[in-house]
Amino acid sequence: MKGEKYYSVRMRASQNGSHEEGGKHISGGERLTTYSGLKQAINALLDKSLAHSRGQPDFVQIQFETVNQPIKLLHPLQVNTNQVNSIETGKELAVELLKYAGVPSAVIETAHQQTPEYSEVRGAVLIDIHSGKRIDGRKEKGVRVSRIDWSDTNFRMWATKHDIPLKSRIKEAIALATKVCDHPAVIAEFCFSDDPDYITGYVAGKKLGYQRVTKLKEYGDENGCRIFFVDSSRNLENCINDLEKQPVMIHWGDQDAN
Ligand code: PML
Ligand code: MG
Repeated sequence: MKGEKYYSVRMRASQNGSHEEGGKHISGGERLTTYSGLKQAINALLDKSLAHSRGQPDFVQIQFETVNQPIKLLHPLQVNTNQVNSIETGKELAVELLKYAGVPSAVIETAHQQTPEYSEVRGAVLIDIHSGKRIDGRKEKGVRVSRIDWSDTNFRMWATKHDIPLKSRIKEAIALATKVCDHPAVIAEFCFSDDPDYITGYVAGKKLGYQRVTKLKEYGDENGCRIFFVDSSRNLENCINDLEKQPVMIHWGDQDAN
């Protein structure tokens, strides 16, 4: 990786106009690649944008730019899958996991009440664990975690060893959660998909790892959310900038214990 120039490739797709024009968000995606991998990365993101359960896009933007900062290598969070039989049990478990990660009950309750509002936000919302207030100031755009990737080959090796389904959705979610939870100001992440055909979500934290919860909503529901619970007593100044701009590559060595 040393000495090679890397590019950040980003895709966003919407329906009934661009996001700025009020179009419906369909999908987004991130890649980090060398020049020789650009075409493949762009094609993969184009395929992702064109075949999506949220609908057909009529606006797609794919852009790439040079990354000048050194790329940070991170080991993927440890993953555990929690099978639940109902949404109620899934939500109860998510609350327990968030508490274990260090989010106070009252803040979880406030966030839960605000979830319908947060599901209108395209990126993630940042919530302060002291006040329970949203503090990113990004309105409907939210915070988009960018400049992140995990090579398919390395993911496949890791997933096979850990008995995790070989799905790019899971790869991308673990990569994102690993980057987010590595930040000193982040206490936990809670996420479930806005895709109507995907009902598994997760809670992630530094010690907690990536805890999948198999039922957090009904099939057909297009509401999702991504919340980062952050500690505002830490230096938050650079937090959003780091989440958006610090390049991170996930890498697992097969000699690693987990
Ligand atoms: C998404 O659809 O982008 C979020 C998926 C979160 C859950 C992925 C998983 O099954 O672990
Ligand atoms: Mg989605």
